[in-house]
Amino acid sequence: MKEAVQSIATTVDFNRIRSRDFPILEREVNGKPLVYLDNAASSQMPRQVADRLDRYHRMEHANVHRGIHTLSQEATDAYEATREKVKTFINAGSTDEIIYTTGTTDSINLVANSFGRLKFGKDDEIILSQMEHHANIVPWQMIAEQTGAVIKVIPVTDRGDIDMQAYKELLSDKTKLVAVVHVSNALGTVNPVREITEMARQHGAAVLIDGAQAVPHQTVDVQEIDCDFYAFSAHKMCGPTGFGILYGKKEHLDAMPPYRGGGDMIDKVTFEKTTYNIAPFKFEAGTPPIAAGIGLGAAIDYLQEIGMDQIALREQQVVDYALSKIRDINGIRLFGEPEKRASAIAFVFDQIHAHDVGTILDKQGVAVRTGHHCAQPILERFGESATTRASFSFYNNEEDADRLVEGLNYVKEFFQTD
Ligand code: C6P
Repeated sequence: MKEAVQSIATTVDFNRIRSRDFPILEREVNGKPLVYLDNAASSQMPRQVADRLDRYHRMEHANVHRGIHTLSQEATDAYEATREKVKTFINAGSTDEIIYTTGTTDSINLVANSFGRLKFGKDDEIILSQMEHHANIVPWQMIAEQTGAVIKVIPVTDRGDIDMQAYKELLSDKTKLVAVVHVSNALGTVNPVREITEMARQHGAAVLIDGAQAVPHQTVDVQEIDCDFYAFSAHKMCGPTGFGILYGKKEHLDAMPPYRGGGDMIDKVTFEKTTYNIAPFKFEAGTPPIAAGIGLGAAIDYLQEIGMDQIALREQQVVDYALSKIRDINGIRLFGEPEKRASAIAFVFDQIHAHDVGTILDKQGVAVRTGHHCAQPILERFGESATTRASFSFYNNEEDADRLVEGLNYVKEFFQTD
């Protein structure tokens, strides 16, 4: 499979895209040309998206869903157009299934507080994997405490894959929800979410997929996965911060109660009784981050013009190249060698703390993330408290990987570990 992927050439000139659309990648940091390898935390924003935000702020700013005046209607149209773009981008059945949130964390909290409160009772089970981000752990712990539900954890193999046999054994008729990450931010593992969903279905359980690290790197088709909920953030896919998406199957959204109250989510308000708007609007209380929503639409246009399949191919090439170089460095251990990987490569030096590695790399102009990556349980599983993580996007190239490796060799020299 891997050879087959590598033998397909990309048809897009990614280096041209990089120099044309990402001026930030031309700048220097600490006197060195910037190498940005912290895309899993937040990706860079192309000129086209920044320009769209700028145009909105300068020429189109108004509140949405409220005004009869032209400016408000224009802002509403631009903001609502994103819903259609997201629907197409992830192949949802309808725009009614696309809820605007402030990010993946917010999306998962919405499901926990609305779906969880509606469906979970004492001793019902929620299955999570050991490689979840805190955003897909803590909301479930909070709701479990309130409802009496119990959390079960799927272990991860020594390579960094979900243990599918253990998962099978955890599933039962008590399982109400399975919530797993599509691509792990800490290991880079791409999980078999279609299969995970199908297995949950056999026990009548719903499935939430945390897609924060998947949507920026590959084509995602929620109908093909057949999950009930899918969550992701705009700022990891060339869009702005403060905006995200929750996809939910219409049958669930229609039954779920609102999670926050306020303006825009209502049908009629009296002091005696309030009735709610329909989904998705009943979940969107208050004035939203309008510019960010329009920005996500521009980011989707941008990514679609390049093509997500092209992006996936290019990233695979650069990640494979970087992996082969990092493997050659003595004294480095990869954190996770999963069957299928996307974007992120994490590693540990035997004798050097990750924060020292990150600090020295930064002095070389190389931006990586160090620490527990908000995924403490998986670090603990492997007996680590911190790793260094390089995470790639389509605008990274082999030279970036070389600069990372040079930086890592410099770290070794600095600490004289050979
Ligand atoms: N991971 C990272 O550096 P928000 O913050 O809501 O946009 O995304 C939360 C989140 C949820 N799930 C996964 C798999 C994630 O990777 C993240 C964000 C960043 O890895 C910041 S901690």
